[in-house]
Amino acid sequence: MFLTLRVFLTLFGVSYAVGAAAQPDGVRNAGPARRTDRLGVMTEAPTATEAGRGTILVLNGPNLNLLGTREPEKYGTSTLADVEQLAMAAAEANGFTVDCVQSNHEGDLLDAIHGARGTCVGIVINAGAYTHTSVALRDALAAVQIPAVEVHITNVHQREEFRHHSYLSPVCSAVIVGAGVQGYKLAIDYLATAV
Ligand code: CA2
Repeated sequence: MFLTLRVFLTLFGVSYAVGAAAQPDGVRNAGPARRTDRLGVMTEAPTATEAGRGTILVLNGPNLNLLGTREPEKYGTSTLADVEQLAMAAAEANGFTVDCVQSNHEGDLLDAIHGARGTCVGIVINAGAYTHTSVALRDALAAVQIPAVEVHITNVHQREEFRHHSYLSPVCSAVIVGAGVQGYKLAIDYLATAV
């Protein structure tokens, strides 16, 4: 019974988490490799990590692709790739895999949130400037009903007044600001206690 159930889950898990061709542009799956046969069925027993607690969507919004290349005094020297690596390590340490998405386009971010329905157990979102403008992102997060953590690298409350308001905070389980890129790790560690 257990074996049958595991194979069933694996079939579906592979189809969404590993199939690179099925991923939209900008989506990178980062997690432990799975040993599967040509039909995608796991051929060896999974380790504790591979058995997995599911996938966390790590979503970065506009201009965050520039991390580490400009304004280091504000945003630090870590690149987006470093952040995604950090998130992957934090996820893996907690038995999750991550899907990392960055986009400068609001619609792509909406699609990624919608796509998390049924495939992701948690969301870490730094929506960049859309945080302060987007009712659409708030509605999407509310609609999918997946625990989400809002992250900002900088302490937005020490910055301009227009950054003090977030449309997303009321629909997120937690908000982490001003912890630098470590905020992504803190968000994943929190989700590990909450999902
Ligand atoms: O502090 C954060 O993480 C922000 O979400 C960053 C956004 C800003 O609009 C939010 O108010 C707070 C801006 C992201 C811009 O990222 C850059 C990174 C390096 C160089 C230039 C921009």
